[in-house]
Amino acid sequence: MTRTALIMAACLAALASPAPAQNSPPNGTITSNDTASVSVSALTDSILRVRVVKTGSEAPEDASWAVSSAVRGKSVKVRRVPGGFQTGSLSVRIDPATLRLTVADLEGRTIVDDVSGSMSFEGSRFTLRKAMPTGEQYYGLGDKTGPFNRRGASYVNWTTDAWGFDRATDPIYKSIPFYIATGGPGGAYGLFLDNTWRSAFDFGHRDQNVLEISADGGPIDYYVVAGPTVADVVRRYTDLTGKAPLPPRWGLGYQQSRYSYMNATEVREIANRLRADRIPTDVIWLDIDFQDRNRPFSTNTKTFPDLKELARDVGKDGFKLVAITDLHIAHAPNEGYAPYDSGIAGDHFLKNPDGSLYVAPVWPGPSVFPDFTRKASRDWWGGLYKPFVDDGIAGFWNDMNEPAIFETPTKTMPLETVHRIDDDGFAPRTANHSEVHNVYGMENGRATYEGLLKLRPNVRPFVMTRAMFAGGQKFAVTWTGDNNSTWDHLKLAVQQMLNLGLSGVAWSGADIPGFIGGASPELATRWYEIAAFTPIYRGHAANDAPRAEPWIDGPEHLAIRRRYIGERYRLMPYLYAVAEQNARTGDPFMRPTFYDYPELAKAPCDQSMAFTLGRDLLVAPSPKPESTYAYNVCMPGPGWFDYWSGLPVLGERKPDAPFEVVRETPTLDRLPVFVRGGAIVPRQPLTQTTSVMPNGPLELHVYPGQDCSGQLYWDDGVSIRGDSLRQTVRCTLGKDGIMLHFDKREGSFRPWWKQIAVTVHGWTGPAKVRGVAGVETDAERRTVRFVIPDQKRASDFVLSRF
Ligand code: NBV
Repeated sequence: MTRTALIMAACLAALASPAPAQNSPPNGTITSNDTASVSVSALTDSILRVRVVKTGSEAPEDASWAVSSAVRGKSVKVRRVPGGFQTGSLSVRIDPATLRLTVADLEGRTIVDDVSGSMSFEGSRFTLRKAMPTGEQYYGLGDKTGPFNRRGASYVNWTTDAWGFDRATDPIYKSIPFYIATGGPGGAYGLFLDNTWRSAFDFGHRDQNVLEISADGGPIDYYVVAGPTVADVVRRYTDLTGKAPLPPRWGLGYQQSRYSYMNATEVREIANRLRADRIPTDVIWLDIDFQDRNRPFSTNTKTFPDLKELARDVGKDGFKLVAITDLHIAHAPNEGYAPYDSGIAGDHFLKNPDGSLYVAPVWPGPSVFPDFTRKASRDWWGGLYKPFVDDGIAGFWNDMNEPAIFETPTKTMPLETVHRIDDDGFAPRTANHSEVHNVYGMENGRATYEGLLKLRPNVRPFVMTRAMFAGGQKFAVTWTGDNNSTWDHLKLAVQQMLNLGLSGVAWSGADIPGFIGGASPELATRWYEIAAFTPIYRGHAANDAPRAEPWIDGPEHLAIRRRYIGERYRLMPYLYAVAEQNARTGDPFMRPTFYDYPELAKAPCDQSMAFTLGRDLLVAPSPKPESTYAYNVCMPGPGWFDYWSGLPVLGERKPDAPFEVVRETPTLDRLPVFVRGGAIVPRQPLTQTTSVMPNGPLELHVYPGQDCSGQLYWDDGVSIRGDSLRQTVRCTLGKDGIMLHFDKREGSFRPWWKQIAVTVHGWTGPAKVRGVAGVETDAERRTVRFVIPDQKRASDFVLSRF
């Protein structure tokens, strides 16, 4: 603990006294009255931590599954003002009589305020109440269902196996007690309740002006993350809970899955068909049926006689294999089942209150469950991957980790089940499942991630998890679970992924074309189109659903799907740079339109399905994806381009409106995608997998406009420590042409391209580039194209009409 944190803790304990009092540690304030003691401390100028202790209660330990001790230990010195303090950007007031906490910006605009009766206690339960200014909107809480903007809805955080969920189902798989409010007077802010117990967020459902945050137990320990923009909040929230490490580049490729490919022959057939049909693909998934009697870490040697050979053979064709490894270990004493035997020997499984082993049914039948809250057990779990890693399995899938239990109405384990927490700055102690439930899945993902890192220290782990708590992005990517093949689910999937991105989890996907039921060919095709622009691009379907591979609806649908999958591969240099940006900054790659363009928040279009991919691409499916009616797309200002034709968009614009409106009439083979004027988008020639070298130059598409720039980022795609390259390319518009400027490249990685093919869009008339031969213009497409050698140094190219 840092010195400041120590002072804070001491003051908190001392101040559980009834008379109103205020105490002033260097980084905040502690205020108490006969109800509670409230400590507000500034971690940074824009992040406040609030801890409340009921009068007469003991202060809880300073520990967290989500926020590391290094981050919790941060502090800035604050300036004392009457009734509170100021940081470099926030003004904090707390009323000693009522404990009402008000956070404002330095101009006095309220960011977040308590309402009267701001907190109440009932046994171990507590409720906090915040004001909901008119017009403020709420996002986040991970992949929760309901309306995209959560105003008017209420939610419970309790990770739950939610097979066949719909828009009204709550809770589902993840518990991320973090929301972002935007549209209030002081700008956007985020609030993260660092409490793992069952909690609830009510966004004006019970009382339309009151946001209620409650939990069944555990500490009142929350963070206010100030903006003023939504992007500021997301970046700061990921400063708090951690950035997602960059996964291997193949994770951005198309992935083919099914519950299950039943034998090695079928896996080979799928691989062959994908290549024969020229459907670019990087990964084939092995679901539970590859195992012996559904036992994790086993293989059915009758149906998969040689996993290593299979991985090697499909690997020659550019495929990786990802295998499922559920957390329920078969309860199989004296059967020579190594995960059970070694788990028992190391005492790694959860216990009943009487000390006996907790055994409950899941896929393998009676099962036992690792205690992922113990470091020793996580280490043991991580070691179980060794044989698979040795066989060349590239990535792993942690399903059922809510944890799901069969034959019980609660769908999970009894709340009295005993965990033995032993790590992470927590005092070693037992804890019951009520406290651990919501972090259990995340710690499962963590054990897998850390285990893989130990086994292959310089290879980026690829782990996919279903359950997660706040901060889970540090260990695994995710998907939205067992969705349905319906149009509403396609819409829900987009909104779930957007809200996940705002909750720190940029790497998500939804099963294409829905896990349960059969999709109509039109729905499946549309799903393939939209998902091509989402982070994880995986086809997956249930064992009783009709086949759902891209080819099953015939050549016309396949042709469209292939084109969109191919487009994703062509966009790989752009996607990869956006992914790397996420690892550095926390910016999601799939973003609500208001993320980069707050002016769109008030635009008169239904933007519930629109999103940007990075800052520069606007993907605009119909807000009613099942409908053939025309709809409006709102674009931030003039100067945008149609991604497919490369032509400037001519939208309608009211005088002074900060946006432009374009009308789209849906056709099945077109997903409207637009490019920001001012974007420079890198693309590459089509490949069938990310592991082969594209044949031809890197393509740079320049869409002239304001703030004209693009990013190149490249590396070997798998190593954690290794060379990379990073380069900014800019353009400036002059009267008679355009100057293209390459900044000096950082890093020494040698990329696959030797040349760069530049295409400038929106060009009319003749064109000349000083020092470059073979400049081609295309009057119809309004482009100029020229090829130059790769540019490592700072360089300029002047494109002019004369
Ligand atoms: O492992 C089988 C499935 C899996 O395909 C799906 O993606 C998971 O969400 N799993 C759930 C368990 C059975 C679901 C009926």
